[in-house]
Amino acid sequence: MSHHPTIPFVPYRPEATPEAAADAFLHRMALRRSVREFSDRPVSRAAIESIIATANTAPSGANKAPWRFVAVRDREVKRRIRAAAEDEERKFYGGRANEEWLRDLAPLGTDPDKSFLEIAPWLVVVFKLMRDERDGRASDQVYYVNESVGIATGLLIAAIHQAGLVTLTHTPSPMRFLSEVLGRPEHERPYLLLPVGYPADGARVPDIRRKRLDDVMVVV
Ligand code: IYR
Repeated sequence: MSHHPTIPFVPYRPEATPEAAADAFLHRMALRRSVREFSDRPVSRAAIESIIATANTAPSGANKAPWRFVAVRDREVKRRIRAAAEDEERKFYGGRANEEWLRDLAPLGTDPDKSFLEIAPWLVVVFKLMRDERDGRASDQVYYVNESVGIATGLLIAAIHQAGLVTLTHTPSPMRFLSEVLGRPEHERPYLLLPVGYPADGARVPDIRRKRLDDVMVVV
């Protein structure tokens, strides 16, 4: 018998039925696209704070919240991140990626140019924490870190979309340089880099399709 305190659960009750509510959310989320053409139109710090606070509602192993979101708006820091990312990407597109990988990427139209890293008003750099740092915890171990940070990043992306803003998941590889440029400690490991902002006027996206539900869902 556990003697840790509990509180009443406060349910979320949509006005609509589960079917209608889920369908409405689907239609909103289906409009989300990874966008690579950003406007330099400013986005307020308040918007970014709400978005990151939403990511921070994610479930995590033993509620350790093993994540750090570094929100970059400083021009010079963005410039340094772009320069380092493009150095890595030139190596990636120039030989590190095999033929098959490059063929898979061709429909996306990606290349080593990462101008969005300077144009977007914010870069959110997600780090995973390899040990807990919250005061008064039982231990500094962390659990299911990749799963936890992946879930939090999914909520981050949904919150960006809900705010009417756009993003893309950028994975410069290797990402070590992000720790150096942002001065993060050893127990924080770079996980993903997401530019956040408004789409450029007339922005275009690749003509690619999602898998059909039948291809991704099995009912037994
Ligand atoms: N990191 C590179 C390559 C890249 C890899 C995958 I997998 C993508 O889905 C998209 C890009 C880049 O950002 O261009």
